Amino acid sequence: YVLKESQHSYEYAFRLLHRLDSNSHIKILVADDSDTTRHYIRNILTPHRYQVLEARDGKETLRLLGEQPDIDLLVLDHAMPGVSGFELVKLLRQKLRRNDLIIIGVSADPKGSLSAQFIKHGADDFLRKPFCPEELNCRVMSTLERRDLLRALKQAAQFDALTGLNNRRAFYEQGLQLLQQAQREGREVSVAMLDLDHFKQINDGFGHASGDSALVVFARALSATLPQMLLGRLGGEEFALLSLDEADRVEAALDELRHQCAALHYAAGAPPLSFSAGLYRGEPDDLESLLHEADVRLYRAKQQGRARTVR
Ligand code: GH3
Ligand code: MG
Ligand code: MG
Ligand code: MG
Repeated sequence: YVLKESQHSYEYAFRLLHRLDSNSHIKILVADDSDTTRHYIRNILTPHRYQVLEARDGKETLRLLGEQPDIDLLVLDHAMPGVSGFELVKLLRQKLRRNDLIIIGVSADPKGSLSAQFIKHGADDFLRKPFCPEELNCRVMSTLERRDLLRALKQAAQFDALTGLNNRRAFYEQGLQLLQQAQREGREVSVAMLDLDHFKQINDGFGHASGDSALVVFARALSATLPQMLLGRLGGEEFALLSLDEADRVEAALDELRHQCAALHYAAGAPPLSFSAGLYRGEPDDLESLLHEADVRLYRAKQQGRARTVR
């Protein structure tokens, strides 16, 4: 089967085989008013192990997409009773972006202006009827590959690879949004900077890999103890949090985290993890200066002997 499909390219055969197992998790909705076309498309897609769903018109398409938000890809006919294909694209793209839902427009469009319309309104690709099975399969596969790359890129851009926490950029982006919310609601914000104590000694005494493990278990405890606060790894062994909660409440959560740190295991024979924190509560004017205030207090915590929070 793979040989038949990929007679023009070994590289294509490789990609096809590579995806085949994960395809059973991919849901494709075929929206077309013609029974014949829907069945034609279904018969092309099912040997690739995709889950195929069908809709007869725009209304049914919207209903199914609402009921099953995990639908990955929509093969969308243009000429259907009621809402037309690219009007539907326009509507769908108000809510669903390219990495939420892939849309491939389909039409028996002799001039080619429809394909342009589809793509302008946000479709990812277009197929002109009649099309051969291989063409549909190639386009489905390449749009899925592109979507996966887009998702991976988004993931890598937002999260720190070691700990899975927000990285500095994501922390700042979401931090600014939180500050705007606080401004609208006329509230102050709490901000804290956390830094692991004598972390260099862990690296030097137990190896860099143990240092990494320490960062991972610490980040996990941090997320578990302060789940509703905005957290991030700003760099090295330095973390930050931002919250609308009162400073007392944040300080209590940090005490709880400190308590848990004593029991975290990351390397045989290694000393318990401890951290210092600077905590500041103030007007939500400027994230940079809020973090600076927290950092000044963190420095004091270090000077006063570490393993404490200074407000
Ligand atoms: P202090 O209590 O004053 O904070 O002392 P410290 O040793 O924690 O502070 P210092 O800033 O001197 O050392 C931080 C160390 O963290 C230095 C750096 O090599 C290490 N580090 C930074 N990022 C990573 C990482 O991703 N993995 C590991 N294993 N170590 C890291
Ligand atoms: Mg039609
Ligand atoms: Mg440190
Ligand atoms: Mg440091």
